Amino acid sequence: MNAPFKTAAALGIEAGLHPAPDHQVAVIGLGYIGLPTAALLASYGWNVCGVDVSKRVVETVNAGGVHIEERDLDKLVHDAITARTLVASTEVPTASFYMIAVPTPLGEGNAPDISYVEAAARAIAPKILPGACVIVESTSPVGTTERVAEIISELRPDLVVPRDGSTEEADIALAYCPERVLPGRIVNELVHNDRVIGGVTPACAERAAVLYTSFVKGDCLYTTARVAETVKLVENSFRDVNIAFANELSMIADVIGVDVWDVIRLANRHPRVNILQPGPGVGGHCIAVDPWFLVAGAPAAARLVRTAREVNDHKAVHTEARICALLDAAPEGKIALLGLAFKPDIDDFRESPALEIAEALAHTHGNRILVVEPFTEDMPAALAGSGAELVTLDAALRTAEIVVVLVDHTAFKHLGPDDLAGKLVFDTRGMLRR
Ligand code: SAJ
Repeated sequence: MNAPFKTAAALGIEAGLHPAPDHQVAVIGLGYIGLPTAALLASYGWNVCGVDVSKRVVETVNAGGVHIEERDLDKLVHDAITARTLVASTEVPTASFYMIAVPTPLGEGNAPDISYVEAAARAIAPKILPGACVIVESTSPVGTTERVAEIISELRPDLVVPRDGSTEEADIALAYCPERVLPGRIVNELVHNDRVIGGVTPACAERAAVLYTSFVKGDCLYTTARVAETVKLVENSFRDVNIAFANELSMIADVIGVDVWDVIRLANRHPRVNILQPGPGVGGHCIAVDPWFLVAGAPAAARLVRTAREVNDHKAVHTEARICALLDAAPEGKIALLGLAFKPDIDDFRESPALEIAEALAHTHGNRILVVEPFTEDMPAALAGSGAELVTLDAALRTAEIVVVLVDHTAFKHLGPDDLAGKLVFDTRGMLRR
């Protein structure tokens, strides 16, 4: 089972293949991945039912709206709802393809929690008919697709469910196909990125490929479900380890008294060096989470991956301590915290180090804090009631003696020396240097 499966061409699958109109896709989970994928599939001619446990999300989507901010998504959803190729429901329908795109959070002790994937499998099981294909897209610990197989087979003893290594002809297909799109560019990357399609058996990969080759313009690469699960975790761990190196360098630079941005800029002029950018820590629901799934699968072996997570988490603590030193240096002054999102130009606050830092400071210095975040109209719940105020950039600059750049949103990039004259400035992103 370690040999790669055949390519799409070898399987006789043509890119751009359009499905029969009665082909239904059920996308379970209408979040950052599920909703764009559902709307995109609808725009490529599939009849799509997006399923979510939240009535509010279902109502918003059925009204042609979106509950998340993502470039090009509102028009895509609006058009699909108007064309009636997309509907949303709290109930799982009978469909030709089921795509599971629900969250897989971290539980106690950074252990992966796949209960939402398991719940989706339980909801699909009573509806699934022979010939259908179940695809897991949720980032998951290795072995999750096999767990989905187990659940469906327990609940549907009438069906032959595919098993790794089994040659028995199965009634349904089961595959793992990780999403690998960048928040802020999801709609574009869904179409243009290469996709890894991991079948529980080669026949399963072939079946799942029918869905992906209908809209993916990148290459579709075939492998086993277990390899595909590992590939996803490795991609995000690779980035986490590399950002950890940059963050560790920034802390080393603080100790030895050199400018980390100069060091990185000059080191990157070496033809084989490409250091990433330090920041206040690593956020988002992917890179700050997924490496733990790899650690959970091989705790003793995954030493570098675990350490990178620890370094990146520690960077937020280190940043908070540096900000506290500035607050002590100007004991009467207000502080402007620029940005709360987990990265520039998005409204996503999940696992955001900027928010974590602001929250910690709000507990100790609430009434000295001015928060500037163009991607929210309301103060996040974590800061509400702390005394911290959400203000415009202009208002913050008028009042604050200390300015900290936590997120390099485009809305802050025009700031120059005149705007910051006479203030204590801490730029965690190197934005003012660019
Ligand atoms: N960051 C730095 N320094 C850098 C680059 C990023 O501190 O040089 C920080 C960001 O500020 C942010 C965090 O890392 O807090 C993650 O941001 P990101 O842009 O690196 O990645 P995500 O989480 O938005 O998306 C990642 C992508 N994975 C990879 O690039 C390997 C995306 O392709 C995945 O689909 C996504 O995770 C996911 O859903 O898994």
